[in-house]
Amino acid sequence: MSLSMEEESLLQSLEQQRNWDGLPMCKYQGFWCPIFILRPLLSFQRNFKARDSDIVLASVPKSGTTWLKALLFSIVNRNNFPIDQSPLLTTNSHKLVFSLECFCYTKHDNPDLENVPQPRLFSTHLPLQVLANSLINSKCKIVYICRNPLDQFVSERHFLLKKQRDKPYGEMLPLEEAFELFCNGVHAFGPFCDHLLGYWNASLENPDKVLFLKYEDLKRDPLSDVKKIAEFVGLPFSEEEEKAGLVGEISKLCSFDKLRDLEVNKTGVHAGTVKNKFFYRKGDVGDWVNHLTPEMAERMKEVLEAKLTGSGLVLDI
Ligand code: PAP
Repeated sequence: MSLSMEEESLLQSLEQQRNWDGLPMCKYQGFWCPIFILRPLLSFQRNFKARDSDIVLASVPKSGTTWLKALLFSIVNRNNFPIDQSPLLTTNSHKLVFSLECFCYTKHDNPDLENVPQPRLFSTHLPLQVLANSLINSKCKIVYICRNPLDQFVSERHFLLKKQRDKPYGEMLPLEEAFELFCNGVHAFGPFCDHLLGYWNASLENPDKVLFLKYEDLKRDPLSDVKKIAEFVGLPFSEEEEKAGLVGEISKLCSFDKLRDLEVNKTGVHAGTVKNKFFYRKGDVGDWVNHLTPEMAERMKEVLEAKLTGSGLVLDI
């Protein structure tokens, strides 16, 4: 959908930049908003009506969204489908948990979300400060996942390079230039430090509202995080479920190897253009060492020190 005159004049008043792959972005309410989601974002802010039972996954892109969608869907629907009949076996998790700004509000200003199965699960890459007021003011839950920004940067770069081959927006910047922009917060949905801090502070102020997870913890001890998520969304595992090994079964179903090897994720396509297999690359912690120099890691450490010191948020890079 094209922008209305009012939205067009708003866009003209905003600072604009291109992402590392040439994608046009504008600085809206403090973050780098890909211009193609400006209209969906404005519609979401205006029209979204949260329910107290809603659950929203939030993340910077490439922080573990696909994984967390699979886990949350499985946790919430564990009484609707036995593990061996899970919709995840035939459907990519992005089609089971819809993105608010990249799907729900892209075709309609005020889509009918009444029929989304309860509790409604949504995802977003938007920073906290631009979420619809209704979502903030309701009792709905937000589960946030963050990742070592060096791994996240490497993951995003690989994703954009693959996407670029199919549908180029423009010139892909060389690695060093893209990294410098990233460190300066210039990337889609960035600055990442502000993104992290927005949700981190909210999780400290209101731990019943925002659960803050780390990709690395989820990798190290998925069972413990699966239980934590279930408790947070008000659906704790019963003793019988735990004894029956359901927590482990859900973790296994949603593991990288299991999901990557499914036919749907090897051959399917997301949102008409992006191959599902692009969402499953390596799924490792610390892969950045194979792509970035120690100097780049040092630069990132300085950025994190400058931005995160005093917040209590520690990212182990
Ligand atoms: P999105 O924001 O575009 O949805 P997202 O799912 O957050 O992407 O990130 C993709 C990363 O998660 C990829 O990381 P990599 O490039 O470093 O490999 C992908 O491999 C990883 N990933 C996807 N599914 C899983 C999973 N089940 N377990 C662990 N990592 C996963």
